[in-house]
Order: sequence, then structure tokens, then C-alpha cells
Amino acid sequence: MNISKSAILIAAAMTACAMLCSAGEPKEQHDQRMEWWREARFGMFVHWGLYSGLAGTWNGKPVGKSGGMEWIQQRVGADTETYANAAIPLFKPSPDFAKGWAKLAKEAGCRYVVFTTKHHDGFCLADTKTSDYDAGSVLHRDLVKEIVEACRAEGLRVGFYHSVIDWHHDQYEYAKSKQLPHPLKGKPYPNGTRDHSKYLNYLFGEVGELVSNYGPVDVLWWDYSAQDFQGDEAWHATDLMKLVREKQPGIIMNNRLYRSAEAGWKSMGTDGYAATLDTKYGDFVTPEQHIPDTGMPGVDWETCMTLNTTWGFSEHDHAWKSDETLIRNLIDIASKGGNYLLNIGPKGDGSVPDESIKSMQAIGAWMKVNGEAIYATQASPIAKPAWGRVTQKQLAGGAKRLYLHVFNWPTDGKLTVPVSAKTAKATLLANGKSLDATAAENQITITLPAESPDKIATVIALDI
Ligand code: JFZ
Repeated sequence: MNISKSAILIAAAMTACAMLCSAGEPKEQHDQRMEWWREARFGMFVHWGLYSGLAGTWNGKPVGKSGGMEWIQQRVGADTETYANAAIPLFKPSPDFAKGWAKLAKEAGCRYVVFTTKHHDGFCLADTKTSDYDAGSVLHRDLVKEIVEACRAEGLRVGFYHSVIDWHHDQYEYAKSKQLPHPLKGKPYPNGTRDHSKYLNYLFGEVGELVSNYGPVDVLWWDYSAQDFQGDEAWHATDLMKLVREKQPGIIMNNRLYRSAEAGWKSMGTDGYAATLDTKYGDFVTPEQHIPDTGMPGVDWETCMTLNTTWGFSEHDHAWKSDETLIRNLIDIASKGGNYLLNIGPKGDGSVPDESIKSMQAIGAWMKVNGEAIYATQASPIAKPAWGRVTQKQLAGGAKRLYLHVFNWPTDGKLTVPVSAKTAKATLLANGKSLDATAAENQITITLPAESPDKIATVIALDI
């Protein structure tokens, strides 16, 4: 065979590979998969497991007043037996706890719920054949099933948080990472040697059940990797994601099976930086406890955040965010094109702390009036104005609707919007009352009522 002919054959083989065996997915297919998620804008995160009953207390003493109490086993350095003996008697889910969560999410205006099927402590909320450290063995219940059914009944999308870090499994080789947490870190393996591939068999088995036994799963929210232990080495990530995708072709996954520059990570911090994200690493990035300063055009992102400072329930954490902060965060995130995944940490019986119920309901009340300015909107076309934030929607016929979320009501009654348009029609979203709007060069001026109707955020719809 001459050289040019073999070159053509290689090129043809490469093209075939690009179509058949590359992880690269056609853009239209990806967009279609992401559509509901991009429109949803607001989800409820739930951290709940054995740690919830301990409530941040160990041997009668508070472990801390702030920070993640779902890490309590690691914080006190307990092995699984000691931890489980203390925690299991305090983990007593009421019969209808899941219905309460789903109703709350719905009332808050959330479109999806992501909950911990297994956190770092390794306790599975499912009734799984792969482990005895699960709700099936301990409570004779399948809590994953109960939660999925309750969410579906409220018309909510459902996502599984799943920790690949596992403090319980006796083959999990925690010495392979200096950066990932483990209660026994620095100590020798209690069982002598470990074989990480046996842990991976378990992980694949458990995840395989999760994506097979509960009908459609909308999100898989992996957690998490370190620069020194990640991806294929740590979790056989390519194969793990493939297993999930085979069973759930429409599922959306985050990029936390990786912690590398190619996968969109800058450091051990949680701020993504990539201009684009290859879907083989995941579909979205997960800024944690912070909102990116500007959006991330070209990358789907979701800020996850606590209502106080812990993910798992703590009776010692009273640093609750105000309704104003929460509602403005949701608006700020939508104005930058992201999603807000806001966490509740139910107690050991599955009940939600009163403060969290009140916060979620306050967001819901605002969303009931102003949801149109959040759901299915796009990032603001203009930089953050001093008076608040902007979201936008494309209307039929080429018109555009801007939603002006006013945080700081102008004292002179004039709101200026730095956009140029030939015509401008302004209304108060809450009651449809029209406001006087004058379009000048590069600027629209809207005359406002003297008092702001909503001190947290009043929305004005501006059609241009
Ligand atoms: C992780 C968990 O450890 C935590 O308990 C909670 O579930 C949260 C949503 O996710 O938290 C992390 C993960 C990674 C980093 C920081 C917190 N990190 O690498 O900076």
C-alpha cells in the first residue's frame, strides 16, 4: 500500500472513531439533555444521613458551631463501628418525611431535588444488595425509593448526590490521597492491606443499582476528587460515567469525578474556570458556597449553598442567612446564567428545621409573584447595575423582555437602564401596572412609584 492510501485509511478510521467511540456528544443532543436544567434555575439540595441524628454533637459535646457536620465522623476521628453505634439509634425517619421535603421544595419554587444517596460516611439510603451498611439492612426501608416517589408525585426532577469518597468500605485505600478526608487518615489500615479495585467493584455495583432501580434519574451529583487522586485512576471515572449513561441516557452529571485543568478545575478550590467543558468530564461545574463574580458563558454552572454554614443538620449552627440574602442570591445567579442549588439539612427523623422551612417558603412566596423573571431566563445582556440585577427572555417575533430586579429603590423615582431601544414598554411584574418609560440614546428611563412594592426585590418587565 502506498503512503497516501494508508493515510486516507487512517483518516477514515479516525472519522469513524469520532462518530462512534469519542466521548464528544453532538451539541444538539447535549443542549436537548440540558434543556430542563437550564430552565429550572432553582433546585433543593438535601444532606441527610446517619450524621443528621448526631446533629453536630459527639459524646454530649458540640463538635463545632459552624462548618459541615456531615463530616462529624472525620471531625472526631471515629472508625465506622464507633460512629455507627452512636449514630444509628438517632437516625429515625418518620413514615412521611419524604413527602414533607417534596412539598417544601415545590412550595419554594424549586424545579428539582438533589439528595445524598450516600455521603462520605458510606451509609447508603437505598436498600442495596451491595452493602449491609444501608437503610435496607438497618431500617428495613428503601429511603431512596421513598424520596424519589415523593418528588415525582410533586412533579419535581430528581438527582442523586453520591460520594465516591467512602469512610466505611474496608478496601477503600485512603492513603492514596493526601488531600481527600478520611477519619483514619495517617493511620495504618486496620485490616492490614487494602485493594482499591475491590472498592471500585463495590462502587460500580452500588451506582449500577441506583441508576437501574428507581426509574429515570435526572442528575448524578458526584462528590469528590482531589488533584492527587481523581478521574480514571481514583474512580475509573470514564467507565463509571459510561455505566450511568447507558442506563440513563438523558442524565446530567457534574464534573466532580475529576480535579484537573482539562476537566475545568483550577485548584483544590471549587471555582471552575474553563471556557468550555468537554462533556466527558461532566455537564456542569459546581461553585460551592460562592457565586462567580461574572457568569461563565459557555459553561453550565450551579452554585450550591447552605442556609446556615453546615450541609448536614447541626443543633449548634444558628447562622441562618436572611430571606433578603437568599432571594437576591437566586436573582444574582440567574442574572449570570447559573442555577442555585440550596441546601436543607433535615434532622434524624427527616423533619426540616423550622428556620429552613421559613426561608424556603419566603423564597416560594417571592417566586410565586416573580418566577417568570427567573425560570427559563438568560443571563443579563448588561453588566450589573448599581440598583440590582437583570435577567432576560427572548419573546416571539424578535422582541426581547428584560426583567429588572430592583434591590435599591432610586430615591429620585427614576430608574435608568443602560440599553438602547427604539421602543420600551415597562410594567410592574407583580400587578401588571404599566410604568412610564422613555427611550433615549443608549438609555431607558422608567418612572417608578415612590415606595418599592417589594423591599427585597421588585421586578419590572421591560419589553424592548
Ligand atoms: C463536599 C462535601 O465534602 C461536603 O460535605 C458537601 O457534601 C459539599 C456539597 O461537597 O464539599 C467539598 C468538596 C470539595 C471541596 C470543598 C468542599 N474542595 O475541594 O474545595
